[in-house]
Amino acid sequence: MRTQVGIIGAGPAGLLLAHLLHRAGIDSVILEQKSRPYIEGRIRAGLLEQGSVETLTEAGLGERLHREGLVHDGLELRCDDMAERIDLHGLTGRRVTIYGQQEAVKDMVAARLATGRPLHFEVEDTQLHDIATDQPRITWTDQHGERHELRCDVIAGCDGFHGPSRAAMPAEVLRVYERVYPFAWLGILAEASPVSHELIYARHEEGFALATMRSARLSRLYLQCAPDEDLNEWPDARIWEHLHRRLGRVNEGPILQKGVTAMRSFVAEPMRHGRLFLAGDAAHIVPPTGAKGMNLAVADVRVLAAALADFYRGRGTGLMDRYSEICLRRIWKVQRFSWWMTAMLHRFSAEDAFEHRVQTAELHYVMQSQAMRTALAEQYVGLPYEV
Ligand code: RFL
Ligand code: PHB
Repeated sequence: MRTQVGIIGAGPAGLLLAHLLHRAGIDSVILEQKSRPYIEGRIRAGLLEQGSVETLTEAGLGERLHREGLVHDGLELRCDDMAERIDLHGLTGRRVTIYGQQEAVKDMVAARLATGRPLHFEVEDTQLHDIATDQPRITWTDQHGERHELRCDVIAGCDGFHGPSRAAMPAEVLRVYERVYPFAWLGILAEASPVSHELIYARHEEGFALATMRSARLSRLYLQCAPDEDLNEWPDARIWEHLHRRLGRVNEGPILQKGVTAMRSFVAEPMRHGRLFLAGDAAHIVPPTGAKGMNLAVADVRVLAAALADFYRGRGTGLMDRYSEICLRRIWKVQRFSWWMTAMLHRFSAEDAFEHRVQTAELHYVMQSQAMRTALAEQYVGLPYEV
């Protein structure tokens, strides 16, 4: 089998890349380890920067997003008994949209299947070969145990944090930067109307809490918890009790899903080796406090799609050669923002009284200073794209 771009992973990064390439007349094959129902049901991120919404819209993927997405002009920060609305739109002229990642994935899977181009689910033992040559290959085993080979010009490693692409880069060229936080988020999806029509980020003595949503009748709520938290110790009543304490009144309803998400900051540099390009979580992870994971994946893919379009149109490899450098400039700014939001809003276990006071002072300063609110807002709605 042969194609121009072999894409490993059908998450937001791989699916959007395939779609942008198709629109530019570039052929691709997508290989995905999980089943279609699995990737369409996986509950993860929910908040899109205005630039991500514009990217999806320009790519013809915005129809349901505009119908069902919830457009937000602001958010609320809380600290003890203080509360402050950050007027995102008033401060930046831009907005954010709540639209579940799995909904965006459903839209992109449907768009891919409509093109008739290959999207193989449930592939196993995916391996990358000859990535330093201009004829790289991918091999895998299908559901029936048959082995396949895909020859391509370029491999896009869009296979998330645990995929094989980053691991295929020689250890001596890869540099990794990492921070693992001493806490995690316990997240629930509940059949209950959101208590506020905007998001509430709350810092509390007992730990951080976030009230977000998926629709007018579905609340998504998060609580800071231990990284090794045992969900069996969190019956519904205990979750609601903590949410009420940390967020004040929240509307209760049947809990449809519960999960614990570990928190880490991670960057692998460079994002390219030979003909292998990493995009999205395969190259970087941010803690979810800044709501940036999926947005960064979209930003990487915009650059990669433009670089590949240049390459196939005979405009050379200039943009391909600068791919890693361009992406990393944004990634490090977003890493800094996500780390800052996380550090300001969470309770650190080994926190001393001094640090706690400084953290509280910082949050109060952000709430009271227009300059700080503007800085938060312009990063939250999304920094401008370079490409
Ligand atoms: P994805 O979505 O992980 O997609 C990678 C895809 O690659 C597939 N794959 C393979 N395919 C073939 N062969 C292999 N050997 C493969 N190995 C893996 C996987 O099955 C998968 O389908 O990465 P992508 O496209 O880069 O998109 C990034 C976003 O998904 C991610 O940044 C965010 O969802 C992060 N994230 C969150 N971000 C937020 O902003 N807010 C959140 O609330 C939030 N919650 C989350 C999250 C990530 C989570 N993960 C990764 C465990 C909650 C969770 C649980
Ligand atoms: C979500 O809606 O799941 C969400 C929103 C904002 C965040 C994290 C998660 O910072």
